[in-house]
This record gives sequence, structure tokens and C-alpha cells, in this order.
Amino acid sequence: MSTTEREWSVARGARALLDAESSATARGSIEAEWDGLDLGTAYAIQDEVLQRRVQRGEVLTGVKLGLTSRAKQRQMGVDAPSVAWLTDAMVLPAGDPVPRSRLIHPRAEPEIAFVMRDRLAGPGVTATSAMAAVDRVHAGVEIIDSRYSGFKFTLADAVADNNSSGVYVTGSVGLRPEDLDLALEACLLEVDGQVVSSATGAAVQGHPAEALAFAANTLAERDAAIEAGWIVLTGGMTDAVPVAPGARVAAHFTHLGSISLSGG
Ligand code: OOG
Ligand code: MG
Repeated sequence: MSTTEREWSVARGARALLDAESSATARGSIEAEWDGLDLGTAYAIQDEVLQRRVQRGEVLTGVKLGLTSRAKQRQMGVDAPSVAWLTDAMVLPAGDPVPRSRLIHPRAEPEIAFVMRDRLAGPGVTATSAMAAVDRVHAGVEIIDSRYSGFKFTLADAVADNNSSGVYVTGSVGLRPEDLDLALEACLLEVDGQVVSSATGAAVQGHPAEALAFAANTLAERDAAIEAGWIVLTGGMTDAVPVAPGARVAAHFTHLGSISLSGG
């Protein structure tokens, strides 16, 4: 075992990522220094970070999927989805600018968000049983912010870093899942009035309900479930776009309305 292997621990990983976040300073890949960092340990770091957030008063409010679309997987060079936590401190109220002083290198991505009516616990959750637990569907824009320099990370790095959580906005339109076809729900992503990307819900694992089922089944392996009332961000539908100071970002959905925000 090398010296660095002996030095790294779940606690040290959690501390390093929280320090990078609170000082808004990027750091290098943890896996590059921690030889053999596996996914189970990465999720343990993610859980430790959550525990520290809760100890300082944040409330666990849901989960966010990462890398559920081919667009995102290709952009980040990681070919598997993963699950991370959302807290109340990550909510960006509609109309507020991107809080750039708290962030390192914010990027925006449009997402389909679910508000859960029922608890959803794996294993064995299917897209159909997942959708039956959903109360409302909303448009969302997530402002991700990796703690790693240049957004350069492995799957384990990203999982430890809570899937690059930053802040997120949800739209005011909330539809019942049976009132729209989410595979066909389209989104145009605009920066400064120019369309930079577009996708439909099918970009997310064929249907965002598949991402929801994946989240429930993956959480079951960690003895956790998706609780009633939680919000679930199902993952970026398109590439994430950098948010420059003063930029205007807008996501227009067919039935779920529009979300517009200023780069701050
Ligand atoms: C990691 C995952 C981000 C998503 O929706 O794919 C994520 C990243 O791209 O930095 O939230
Ligand atoms: Mg996201």
C-alpha cells in the first residue's frame, strides 16, 4: 500500500470536497491520488458530505441523477448514471440570479423534475411503478458546479462530489404524469437568446421514469428509498452550458413552461 492510499479516508475525502465548495476553489481528481477508490467508497464519501450538511442545518429534500443522457455521458467522458442528494440549501428561488460568488465554474442544464406523492423503495422498481408514485412533473434547470478543476473527473470522483451539485430551479407549472408524454416532452436551451441545444425527455434513459426507477433501485443497495414529498432531478437532457457573468439562460419546454435565469 502506498503512502497516499494510507492517507486517504472517507472523512478526508468529504472534508476536501466541502472545503473546495465553501472556498469556491477547484481541486484535482481524488481518484488520481487515491489509487483504487471504488464506487462504494465514493458513495460513502457522498453520504459523509450529506451528514455534514445535515449537521450544519441543511434538510435532505430529494435526489438528483447524474449522467443519465448520452449527451451528458459523452460530454463528461463517463458512461454510467449515478445518484446524489439534494438539500434545501440547493434551491435557487425563481427569478434569483446564479449565485456565482459561491460557485467555481457554473454550468446550466435542463432537466425534468418529479415531485413524489408516495415513497418509492427498490429493489424491483420499474418505470411504470416509479411513475405511479409521482405527484407532479416540473421543468427544472440545474446549475451544476464541479469541485474538480476543469470538470475533469472519473465516475467515482463525481459520485463523491455529490454529482457536481450546485443549485437548481424548478418551474411553476406542475402537471400530473398522466397528462403528458414525457418521452416526447421537448426542451430548447437558450443562451442570450440563441438556441444552443435541444432534446426531448427520451434523451434521459429512454424516458425519465427509467431514471427514477434506477434511482430507487440504486438507493435500495444503500438502504435508502425515495421518500414522499421529495424532489427528483432526473438528469441533464442536453450538454451542460457554461454560465458566463451577465449571461441569460432560458429553458423552454413544450408543456412544462419556461425557466429563465441571469448568470449573475
Ligand atoms: C456530473 C453530473 C451532473 C447531471 O444531470 O448529469 C448532473 C457533471 O456533469 O458534472 O447533474
Ligand atoms: Mg443535473
